[in-house]
Amino acid sequence: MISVRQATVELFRSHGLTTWFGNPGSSELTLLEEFPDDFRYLLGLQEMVPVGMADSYSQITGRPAVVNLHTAPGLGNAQGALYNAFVNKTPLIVTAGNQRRVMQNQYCLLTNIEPTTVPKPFVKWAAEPAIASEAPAVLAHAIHLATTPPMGPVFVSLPMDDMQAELDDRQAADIAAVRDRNVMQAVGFPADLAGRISARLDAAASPALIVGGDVERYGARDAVIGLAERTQSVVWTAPLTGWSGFPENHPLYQGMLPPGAGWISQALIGRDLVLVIGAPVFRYYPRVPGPYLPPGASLIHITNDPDEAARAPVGDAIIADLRSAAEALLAVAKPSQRPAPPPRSPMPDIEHAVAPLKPQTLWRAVGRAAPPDTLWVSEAGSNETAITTAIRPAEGFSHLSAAGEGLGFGLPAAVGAQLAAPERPVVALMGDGSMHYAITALWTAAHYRIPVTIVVASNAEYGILKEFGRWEKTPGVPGLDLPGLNVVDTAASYGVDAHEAHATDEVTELVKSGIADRERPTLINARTTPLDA
Ligand SMILES: Cc1ncc(C[n+]2csc(CCOP(=O)(O)OP(=O)(O)O)c2C)c(N)n1
Ligand SMILES: [Mg+2]
Repeated sequence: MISVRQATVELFRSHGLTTWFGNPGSSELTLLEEFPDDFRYLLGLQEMVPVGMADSYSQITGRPAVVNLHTAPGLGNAQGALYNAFVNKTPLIVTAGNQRRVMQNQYCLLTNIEPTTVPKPFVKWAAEPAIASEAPAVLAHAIHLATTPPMGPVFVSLPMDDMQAELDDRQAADIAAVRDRNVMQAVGFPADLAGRISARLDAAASPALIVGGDVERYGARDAVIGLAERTQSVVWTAPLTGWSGFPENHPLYQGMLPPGAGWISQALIGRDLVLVIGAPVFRYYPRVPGPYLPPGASLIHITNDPDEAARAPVGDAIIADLRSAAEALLAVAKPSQRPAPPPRSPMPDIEHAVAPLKPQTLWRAVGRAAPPDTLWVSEAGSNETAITTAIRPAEGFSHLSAAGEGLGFGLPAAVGAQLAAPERPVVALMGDGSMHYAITALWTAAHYRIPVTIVVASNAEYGILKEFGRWEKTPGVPGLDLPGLNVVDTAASYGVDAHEAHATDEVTELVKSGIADRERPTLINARTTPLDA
């Protein structure tokens, strides 16, 4: 006889899911008891932290990740982070305990009365087993669904008495069969379709490739680089998709498209064929008047997400496996004699300056301190444009942000990224406002000795909201100033090695020593100029 808990643990083990992120409560104790020695559990002090850590950990390892939360309130606290994971298309297996089945009707303490409703619509699927013995099978269902493109978070509610139920031999055998099943996706891309797209690329006078985070997540990056080089196409990153999808220092690379329809059609003027791979068309933010595309341009959209294909306002879409599609296009692409496009404007010179620093100056000082394999995680409001100008990594999986833009991702994600890539330096680039949504991730980093380096641009305001307010012509909005934050003392209180940088040289030195310290997290705060300075 084995218990449902034991069968559940075996299921996770057989899928290689032995790193769990969570914040427990009484209703999870029956799942977590006798936690196996070959598993590890990373505690976050508030639910955004384990979800954000698991999100980046999953994206970087290319594997699903497990999150344990505490019934309705824990799941509720996690909702903003789940929203990010959903937009990031991250395969998270999220569980939460529930009150014992026999006590749910009275709404006893901690009953999650509608467990499958709470995380919607930010999960692909949510379930509670109809009967205790089915819990491992429901979890297997969840794992397979989460990892099928387009991937995403799933949720399983586990009433606490389910874990203690015993499986008879027949039930145990059925669960073992479910545990050992494989679910695979057949991939490929029709050669004739690749040929037709290639012919259009070849006939175009001035094609542009627009790539997104899914190019990295789904392994299409190398083929996309080859395709751009072979066809001499200029490359942009689509707005707000989480990863840049292309080497940011490549001569064909133009940067991230600004997130407005009018801005994008302006940036693409002169392009007659736009090929979008692995991104939605497009994640606009303000309403910027203008056509979706410049005159004379047509658009082909290759995505693995049927909803992305269906909702785009322009272009023809092909739903396909991204890597197969990019490789098929590369295999038939005709080498082009098109002249190389003019390169992006060079990185600004670094000047010596004392705080408060201009954002551009701060990020150049940070960028020059870090080795080329640094993995950057940014959540920095008004600093983002300056960051992509001043820091241009070449490797894949080098620049992560939340595609959902829900704040509270950056700090936990940086900690999860450092856990996923211990051999790479991970540097978080944070705004002072963004820093505080999931600030207890600092404790997790210090407690588990995760040596992430965090740089905070402290302008004492929600600068980007002030900028946006100018664009929208909404003067007099309250709640946009953040006086009196002391992030250095706060970080130190969590056990982080925390410093104030007063000038560019100090920024560079502190970032270097922070990266060199492989034992502890380091935080560097620098005052930056507010919007109206
Ligand atoms: C969960 C959540 N709450 C609120 C917002 C709205 N928001 C977007 S950017 C921003 C301010 C970011 O400020 P900061 O990190 O200090 O960067 P700055 O713009 O000042 O450079 C806010 C509050 C959000 N995106 N997500
Ligand atoms: Mg700020």
